Amino acid sequence: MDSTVNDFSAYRFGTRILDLSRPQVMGIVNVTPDSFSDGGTLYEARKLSVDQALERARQMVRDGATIIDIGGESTRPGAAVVSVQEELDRVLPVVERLNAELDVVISVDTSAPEVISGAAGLGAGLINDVRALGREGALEAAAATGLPVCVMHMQGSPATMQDAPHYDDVLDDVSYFLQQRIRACNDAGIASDRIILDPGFGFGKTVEHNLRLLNNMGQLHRFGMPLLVGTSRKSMIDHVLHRPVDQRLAGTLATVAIGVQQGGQIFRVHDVRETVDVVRMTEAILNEGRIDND
Ligand code: 9MG
Repeated sequence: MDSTVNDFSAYRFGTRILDLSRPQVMGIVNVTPDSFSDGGTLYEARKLSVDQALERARQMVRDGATIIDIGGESTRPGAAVVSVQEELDRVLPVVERLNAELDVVISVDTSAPEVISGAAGLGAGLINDVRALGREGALEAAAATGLPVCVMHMQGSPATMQDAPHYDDVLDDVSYFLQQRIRACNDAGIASDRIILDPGFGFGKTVEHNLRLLNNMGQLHRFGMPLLVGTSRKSMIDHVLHRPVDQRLAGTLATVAIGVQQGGQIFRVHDVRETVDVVRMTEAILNEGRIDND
């Protein structure tokens, strides 16, 4: 495999283009009643408010997000199973509205082929799948959209993944898994220049696994693809700092700074404004000030 980071300065997400030669911030908009840190906050009288989802996303864009990730299924351990129809009903109206009103890349966090196709038809620019397009029909559906995909590593399934995660070597094992998924994507017609990789922080990993992956994440650049980092408010921060989910901002920002140093391209976070500051500051340090911060 190629050992260099490719030129990502004009990375195409459907009709929109982003400069991934600099780190970009992806804001999380969970349209679920039960996500681990912000579940239910976009619901009024137990009904999803598309207006509130739009306002949340609009603020994130003002704060500097260039990608908004919309998810209709909670993947925290113990979360309720959601039917495909329920996921379609949650996600598609929000994708359509955001695409009409905001100039931002819309990412759809889903494993369901029906949601992949539906969201792409309404203007989504990225397919983000924590199951690495492993569900039946997902690879084919994603390939048919022509959009980039983010394939993430997970050991096990969301319901049981944190029971007893085990690796011979977490870096080698994650790397091997991603290599297999790249091959599967390529075989399905998804070219390598449309694949984004994600080590899957918190998905079937102990705190030691997560910290080792983050501290060595740059090794995954040997595939020559952008890297997405999703550490926001996750329990690895609680394990180190002993903080409840609403007090993990400082811990999250530390992971973002190290992620930038490791060459991560996309940072998936709840707290966009603070993350953008940390990203820009870390970039300035790494470049010793030779950076345009406009
Ligand atoms: C949906 N989702 C939750 N955590 C995530 C992570 O770490 N990476 C990606 N790509 N998606 C995630």
